Amino acid sequence: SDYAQEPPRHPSLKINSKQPFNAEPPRSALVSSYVTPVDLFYKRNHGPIPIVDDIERYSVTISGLIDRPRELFMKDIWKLPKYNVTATLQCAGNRRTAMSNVRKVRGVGWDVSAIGNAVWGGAKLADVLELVGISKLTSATKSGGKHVEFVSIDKCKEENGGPYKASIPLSQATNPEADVLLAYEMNGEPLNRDHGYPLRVVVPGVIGARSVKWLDSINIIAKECQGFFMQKDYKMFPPSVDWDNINWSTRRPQMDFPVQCAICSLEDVTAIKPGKVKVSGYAASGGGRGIERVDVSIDGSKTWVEASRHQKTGVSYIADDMTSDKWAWVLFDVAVDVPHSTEIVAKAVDSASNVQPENVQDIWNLRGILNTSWHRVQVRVGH
Ligand code: MTE
Ligand code: MO
Repeated sequence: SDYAQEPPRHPSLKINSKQPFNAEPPRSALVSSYVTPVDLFYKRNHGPIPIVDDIERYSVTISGLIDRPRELFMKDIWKLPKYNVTATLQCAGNRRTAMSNVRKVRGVGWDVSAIGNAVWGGAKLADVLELVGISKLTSATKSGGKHVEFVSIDKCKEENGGPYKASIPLSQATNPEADVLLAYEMNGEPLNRDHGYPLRVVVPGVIGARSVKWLDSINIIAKECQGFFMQKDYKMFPPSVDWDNINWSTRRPQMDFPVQCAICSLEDVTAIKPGKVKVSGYAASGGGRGIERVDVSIDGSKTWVEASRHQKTGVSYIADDMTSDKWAWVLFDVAVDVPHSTEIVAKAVDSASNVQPENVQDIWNLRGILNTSWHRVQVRVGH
């Protein structure tokens, strides 16, 4: 079958769907290191993993509403200045299972680990587009191109066997500060097959769905990509909309992700002895907004303590001049005294003072995306 040549995977991944392969690490793996190891990074696919075995012949075609269409080979991309960007990638479906528990939603179930933080190495898309005559900070080409579409080589059911695709605005693609990459490395190693070998897009601060893996071509187009995953998926609807009254065209494709956090040192229900408990987890926000604060409650939200936050930059493959990781998560932790069974809650505030919604019911949506409600776990204290 098409799935006969899937790559090997880490045995501790929790598999949410086998074909296509969708899996996430245990919660504890996310807080064991600031940079998520590649083998424990969540894997989100819509079809079989493509095989690219001739790297010399692999190329990306750039065409559409431009004067100088061009076919780029890996050697052309390797020649451009290389950037290492630490960025958190999060699937819009992260924490979907908890939303589905309120009222059934459609989509692959995920606990809190459809998210990871990696150091992506590659060329800036802004530099690549200069090779076809589009200068930096351009929002429209002379021939009316306003969006940059990324087309993959994989095959997805949702596209009737066609490739996965997505687009971002040209203004973002040509803005060097937006750090959009054509990445060929992840955590200092060549990308592996699961994560897009040999070349993928990384759009920092935006839901994972726009970071197209196994890139085949780039099209400069007038209107945003009309593919399934832009137009009929990954859109946010109010709780009143269901499958019998949905009108996809009334909503925009989701881009930036909202402020999010989750406790990763505890499961949904954990049995402990009375005494000190370490509450640790991740917090992240989209659009380059940092995390201002993480609050933790051990009495089900009556009172709060502030957790400490960490961003480790001492990893050897992170450039010395990089002082803060604006696209990357923070890890938080706080030690609390838990004398009896209780609910522990965490919520984060981002640098624009955005807060997370208190309850998942209030943000229920039929596709089960963007569950960013306060994260709650139960501890059962016994002696
Ligand atoms: N790119 C292709 N070609 N095919 C896909 O199925 N899935 C997208 C995105 N890029 C996908 C893709 C989604 S929904 C997410 S969340 C991220 O890839 C997941 O990236 P990862 O598997 O490297 O974690
Ligand atoms: Mo996703």
